[in-house]
Parts: sequence; C-alpha cells; structure tokens
Amino acid sequence: MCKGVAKITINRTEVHNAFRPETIDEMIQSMDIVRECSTIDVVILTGAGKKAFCSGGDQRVKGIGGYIGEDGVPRLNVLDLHKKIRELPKPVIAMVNGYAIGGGHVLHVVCDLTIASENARFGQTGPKIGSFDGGFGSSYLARHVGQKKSREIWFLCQQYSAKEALDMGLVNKVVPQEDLEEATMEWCKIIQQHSPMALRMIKRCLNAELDGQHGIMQLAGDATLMYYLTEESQEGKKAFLEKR
Ligand code: S0N
Repeated sequence: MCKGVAKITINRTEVHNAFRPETIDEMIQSMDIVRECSTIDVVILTGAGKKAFCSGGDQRVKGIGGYIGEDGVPRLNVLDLHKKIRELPKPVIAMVNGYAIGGGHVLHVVCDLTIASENARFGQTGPKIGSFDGGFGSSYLARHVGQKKSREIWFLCQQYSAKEALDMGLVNKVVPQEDLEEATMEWCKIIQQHSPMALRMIKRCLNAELDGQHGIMQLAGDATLMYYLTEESQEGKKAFLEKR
C-alpha cells in the first residue's frame, strides 16, 4: 500500500466475506488505529478475493436477538462499525469487487466513496431472509438513490449490476476488474494532495445535515479543535495559568 493509505480487508472468502461479531470487532479496532495514526490520510475498505466485497452478516451465527459470537452473546455490532466509518475524520473508500449484498451492501453505502469493478453486484436481502436495516442502510441509501429507488431495493431484494449502480448514483466509479486496485489508489493519491483539515471538515458538514444532534456534536468538536489552534484560545489558557 502507498504511504498514508490504510487498507482494511475482510478476509473470509469461504463465505463471500460475510461477517461475524468477531470480524466486526476487528474492523472497529482497525478503524480506531487508522483514526489515531497521523500518517494515514485515506482508508480503503474491501473484501479479499475477486468474488465478493462482503455478503453481510454470517447467517450461520445468526441467533435469537442477534449474531452470536464466540462468547455466546447475541449482537448487532455492525451498527457500531457504521458509526465508526461515519465519524472517522478521513475519507473512507469502499473498493467493491464482486458481491456487496445485505449488510455488505450497507457497508459500502456508509463509506464516503465507492469504486466498483465491472463484476460487482449490489443489493439488499433483509425482507427475504428475516431482517432489515432501518438505519444508514435505508435512510442514507435513500439520500444516495432517492426514496423510490431505495424502497425498490428493499422491497424487491433484487441484485443490480455495477452499471445500474453507477446510473442510480449508488457508486462513484466503475472500472474493469483488473484495474480496480490501481483506480482506487489513483483516487487516494489525488485526495492525499488535498488539505486533511478541509477534507475532515467537509465530511463533518455533509454528515451534520443528516445526523441531527450527533452530527452537530461532531462538527462542533472539530470547530473547537480549530478554535484551540487560535491565539485567542491559547491566551485564555495562559491567563488562567498565570492567574491574570
Ligand atoms: C452473495 C450471494 C448472492 C452469492 O451467491 P453465489 O455466488 O451463488 O454463492 P453462494 O454459493 O451462495 O455462496 C458461497 C458460499 O458462501 C456462503 N455464504 C454466502 N453468504 C453468506 C452469508 N451471509 N452468511 C453465511 N454464509 C454465506 C454460502 O453459504 C456458500 O457456502 P457453501 O459453499 O459452504 O455452500 C449469496 O451467497 C447470498 O445471497 N448470500 C447471503 C446474502 C445475505 O442475505 N446476507 C445477509 C443479509 N443480512 C445482513 O447482512 C444482516 C446484518 C445487518 O447488517 C443488519 C444491520 C442493521 C440492522 C439489521 C441488520 C440485519 O439485517 O439483521
């Protein structure tokens, strides 16, 4: 990987990169690492192999009340991962090779940008297999493709080609499979030439409109960060320490 670019890969090819609670825990930890690492500018989220980005929750471990990890506790911790991706103050690019289905589809929806290979297939399956995602998986999806289209995606549970996804505004770019990695790196390098703080702020601002009080809190946190950088703020701290 190029300097400053982190790649997080779901590596469970035997199940088309379906995730278990442990997979999600590891991805959350990875997001925390890239957040704190000042040398990382851009994050790529992808799936191992050429057949799938991610096929959603591992149906073999879906129990009553959630997905059951090795500790026996039912969870839906993928929602925590959605929040991490959204809050990460750096661009996250979904690099989609093959299937992005169910919760795997939601993962790319939550990412800031999506670059897909021509063999990519997109779709939700929830109502067909006894679930639904009423969070980012529906409301944010509707912001991408509109209300009618997102209702179609969820009600019909069909699959869409990369070209159809591009036409409906679900992905940013489609490239031949052999060019996927290179095309994604090309975008990363362009982004890396730009101001990290400006990118951070624009992501916060775009999120804030949709995320209500939580979005305002995130945006305000960064406004405070910028205020800390001013002389006015430094003077306030000095005045306190010097008992003026
Ligand atoms: C991806 C599909 C269409 C590919 O079909 P294909 O090419 O015919 O391959 P298969 O033979 O089906 O698959 C190859 C092997 O991989 C296993 N496998 C695939 N997907 C899964 C999976 N999700 N879980 C477990 N195993 C999987 C196959 O069984 C097969 O194994 P072998 O070789 O041993 O037979 C096709 O595979 C497909 O349709 N997959 C299932 C897609 C799906 O329905 N995913 C789950 C959707 N739900 C979620 O993701 C829920 C999680 C969630 O995000 C959520 C979030 C918030 C609120 C609620 C939820 C929620 O929905 O609960």
